Parts: sequence; C-alpha cells; structure tokens
Amino acid sequence: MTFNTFKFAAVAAALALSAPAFASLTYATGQDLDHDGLDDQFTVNSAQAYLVTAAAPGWPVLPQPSVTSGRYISWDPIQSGRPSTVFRNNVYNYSFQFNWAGSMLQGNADTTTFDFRWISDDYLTDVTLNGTSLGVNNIGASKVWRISNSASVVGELLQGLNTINFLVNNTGGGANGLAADFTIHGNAVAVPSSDVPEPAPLALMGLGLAIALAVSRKRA
Ligand SMILES: [Ca+2]
Ligand SMILES: [Ca+2]
Repeated sequence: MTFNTFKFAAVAAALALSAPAFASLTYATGQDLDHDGLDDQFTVNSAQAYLVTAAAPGWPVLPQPSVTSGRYISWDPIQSGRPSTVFRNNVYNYSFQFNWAGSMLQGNADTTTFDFRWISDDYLTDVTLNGTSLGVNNIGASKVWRISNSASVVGELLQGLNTINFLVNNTGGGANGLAADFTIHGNAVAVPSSDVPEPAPLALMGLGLAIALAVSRKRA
C-alpha cells in the first residue's frame, strides 16, 4: 500500500467511525492474533501483558464460555512455582484503551453501560474508567480465583480515547493474573494501546480526504 492509499484508507476509516453505528465492543483477555505471546491490547503496569502459559495451582482451566471467554494474562507468562512470600500486596494495573465514537444509547451523551466477567488472583479491588471508579470489585471473595461478574455498570465516556484499568491486588503474594471479558455498549472501537490516535477536527479530516481523492484521480 502506498502512503497515499494508506492515507485515504485511514481518513475513510476515521470518517466511518463518526457515523452512528451503535455497535458494541466486546473484548476478552488473551487475544493474540499475531501469535507473539502478548495480549494484543492489554498492558500491565504500562508494559505489554503476557498470555500465561503456566498457571498457578487452583486457577480454573480457561477459557470456559460459561465463566469467561478470556484467558489469563499477567506481567510474566510463568505464574506457577512462585512462593507466596514474594510480590505480596503488589497492585497490578491491567489497562485497556478504546476509541469512543459517541453514540447515545441511554439518551445522555457519552453515558453507556459495561458488562464485566472476570477471574483474578488475588482480588480485583477496582475497575476505573479514565481514573474514575466504576465500583466493580470482588474484595473479600472466598477464593481469590472466584468467578465474578458485574452487569449494566454505568460509566461516563470521553469522545476519542478512553482507558479502563483493572486493579488487581496480589494480597497473598506469589502468582498474579487476570482473565476477563467485557462489553462496552454503544459505538466503541478498540485501538492498540501503542497507537494512540491524535484527535482530528472534522474539517481537517475532510481536507485530507479531498487531497487523497485528488491524488487518487491524478494517478488513475
Ligand atoms: Ca499479540
Ligand atoms: Ca497471588
């Protein structure tokens, strides 16, 4: 693809995102379409998240569609054989970013709902949206790998890039991991966390499209 055709595709895609599509975004941890052993979207403490290849004792085998379609991710792919004396009370920040195109499903601009299902080691202490708590946790669960879910959680979104953080406290030390799936209801689009787009005014986007079309016609 030449630079100009790439530019045209990018501009066309950006314009398409501005149309009301009312499509929900669902993501499950452990997606690895490029087979590099790293989650394609999540980071952990600002580093890319590994798919866990060696789970700790007691962790349910995943994925289980009735529990979560996510797979375990963590800061290290090996989460077995680690003593509980290490990494105790370390908080791991599992982060996911997505673009919001601005649908209004509930009648209020930028208000939408989220559905979460997850398993964590140890406790999920909070889920935040752009730094604001969504009140989702499983603090005090009888088992650290307890199956948890929370539906119809209301959140206020920003136009453009948004960040969801899953905060997992490794209260018992040793292994740490998160497996989750979640749905963002509305016109949301996932973007790679390493490819944060700059917001573009509509006029500039239109100008870019006009230039791309002109170049395309000239070469035709
Ligand atoms: Ca990957
Ligand atoms: Ca642990």
